[in-house]
Amino acid sequence: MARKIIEKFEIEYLQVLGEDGRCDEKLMPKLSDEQIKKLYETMVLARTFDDKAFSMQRQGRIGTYIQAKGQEASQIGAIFAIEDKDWLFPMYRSIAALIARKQPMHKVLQYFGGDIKGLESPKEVNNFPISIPVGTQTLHAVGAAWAAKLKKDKNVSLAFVGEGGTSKADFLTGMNFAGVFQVPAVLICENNQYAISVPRKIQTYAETFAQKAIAFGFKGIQVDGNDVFAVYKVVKEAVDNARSGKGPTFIECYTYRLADHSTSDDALKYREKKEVEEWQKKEPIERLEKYMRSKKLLDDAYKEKTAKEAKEKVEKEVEIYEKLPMPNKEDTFKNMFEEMPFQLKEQYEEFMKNG
Ligand SMILES: Cc1ncc(C[n+]2csc(CCOP(=O)(O)OP(=O)(O)O)c2C)c(N)n1
Repeated sequence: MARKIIEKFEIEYLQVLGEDGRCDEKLMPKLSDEQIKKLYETMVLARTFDDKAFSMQRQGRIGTYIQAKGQEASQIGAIFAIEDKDWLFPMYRSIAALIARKQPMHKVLQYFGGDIKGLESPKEVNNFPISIPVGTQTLHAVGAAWAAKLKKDKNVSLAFVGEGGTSKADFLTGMNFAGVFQVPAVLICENNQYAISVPRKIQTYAETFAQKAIAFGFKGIQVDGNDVFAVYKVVKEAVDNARSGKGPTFIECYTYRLADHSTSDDALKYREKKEVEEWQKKEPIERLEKYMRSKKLLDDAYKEKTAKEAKEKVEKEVEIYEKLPMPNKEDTFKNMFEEMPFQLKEQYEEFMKNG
């Protein structure tokens, strides 16, 4: 009996694109040359934005910023597998995902510049505001997926959570609910090897994060998170299953946080430079470039053009951001409740009197 259960819940690992840029053609998902170029261009755009936002934080032009550097394949590969009407539940590090999801870059800067309005979703997509509390987005995603199931609207919820987040009760509650109610949700764990300074090996005694799905009775799968084709393939299958009523999937993207935890951190206090350099070699954008070069989808001219266009796009968005009005201090009081409770009302009145 025990053996049967283990067979049923075997944890697969998928890699399509090797570290040397060579691809296993048998496993390659259906993607046109144009789609592959779009994936590449979006990854370059997200990286360019990330570098710019980091330097803007250092110059005091935005507040604390959280880099997605190194996790572009996990985030953008996943976003390419959902449709606009689906729901995205991002966390603070899901910046590459948001850019791929049409969230204007000036809005992202507006948020990290201290204005909550930056989290407003463009009308044509369903982007939930990012979650700063670790793990709570899992509950939101599963709740929205349940609503979609009850309303029969066929929308899928996709959420990102860190491997540290999988130790939270919110995550476990969400997973249980997803399994019990068989909701159309795809939960992605970006295992970037660190939860701030906590390394993966002391985050869990389990061999993988993917296997956490076993306890909740649904599929868990581990994928090379620096391989955009593998991520796309696995998420697409999970999304198709969710949409056709086959329930949730939990996906562990095995990746690495190339940057510090945030702009307030210095990761070299708890990890070796050598380790970062080793992971740099497995980096998702260069890996895709190698593949594209071998397939004649990329040459030096195209690479330079892509980089130049990304820089221009980012600079334009920075200009828009820097012309936006300062956040309205009153919104701090007004944004939380439809109607202010009496204590908040008192504080608000005091604020309005004294500033
Ligand atoms: C509920 C809650 N507790 C603590 C924190 C402080 N905190 C911010 S990020 C973080 C680590 C999260 O790591 P992980 O889930 O692996 O995601 P990563 O930052 O690596 O993407 C913690 C503990 C928080 N934001 N929310």
